[in-house]
Amino acid sequence: MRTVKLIEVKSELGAGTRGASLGVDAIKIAAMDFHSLYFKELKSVEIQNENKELFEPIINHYAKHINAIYKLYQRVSSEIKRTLKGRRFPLVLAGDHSTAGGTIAGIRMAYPKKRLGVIWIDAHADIHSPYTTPSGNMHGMPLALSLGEDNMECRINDPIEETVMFWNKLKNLGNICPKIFYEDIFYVGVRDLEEQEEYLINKHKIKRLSVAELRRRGISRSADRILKMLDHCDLIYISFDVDSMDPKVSKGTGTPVPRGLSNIEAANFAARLVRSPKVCCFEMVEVNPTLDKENTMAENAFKILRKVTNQLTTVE
Ligand SMILES: [Mn+2]
Repeated sequence: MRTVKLIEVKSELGAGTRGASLGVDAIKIAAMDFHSLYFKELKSVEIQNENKELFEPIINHYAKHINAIYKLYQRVSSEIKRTLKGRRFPLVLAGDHSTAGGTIAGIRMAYPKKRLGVIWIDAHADIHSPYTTPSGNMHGMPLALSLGEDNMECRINDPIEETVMFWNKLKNLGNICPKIFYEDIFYVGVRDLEEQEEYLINKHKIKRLSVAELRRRGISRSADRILKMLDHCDLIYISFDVDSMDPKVSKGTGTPVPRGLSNIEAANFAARLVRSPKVCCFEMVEVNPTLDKENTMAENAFKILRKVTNQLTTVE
């Protein structure tokens, strides 16, 4: 049994579509509508955000708002470190997926000598750098940043000096770089890739499981197999982007992609994964209620969250 602490990060600086910072509150509304005491019973802390930066002109075109994201990463990583050191399980509810880089930094800062496995459940690979990004949105960069990867072989952009300075600071946050290794990443449900990302996946033979393979092998068996393939890691972090799910689940996310997981599959899969005592942190991101009809995505996200939390707090 683990003591869960919720870490709320209502930031959307890394997203290209506005509204993801409302995702955490939308999930709370869903809990209220279900008459759940979830947010009353669990201890939580909110990280101060920098969304006011969204009103400022964009200077760093190939890593939008990277200056403010750097500030946010410092706060997120120190809270994650503090939570883990206090023997609590950080369950991160964040706006856009860029936050995950700060979470990974915090885990490594808490355990500088341990090897961290990452299970990335997402429609996207999020492995761009300012040198390769077509959009400049930093929610597409947390894995490259954690790997210390610039991917110069696929360079298409020429970022300004300030961008490069902040990018290097982010990579070196906590004075640990790289924070993770290619052989310790496992992609699940990734199905919308740019060629620069495909290059890295093929070059480093990143492990991955498609939605179809997951279904064919079965949810529980797939989860167990993934955990076994990351058995050489000391700790495991799970990053759950709701766009890993099918747009039929809900359109309430910034970058939906067809042929994703069902909400039931996602819930069963995530809950099975967190049974492993190596799992030290779970993050859920990219719920955007402004794109939704009613509050469907947040309701589905809350059901997944509740199942994962029940599993974590169950005595085994
Ligand atoms: Mn993502």
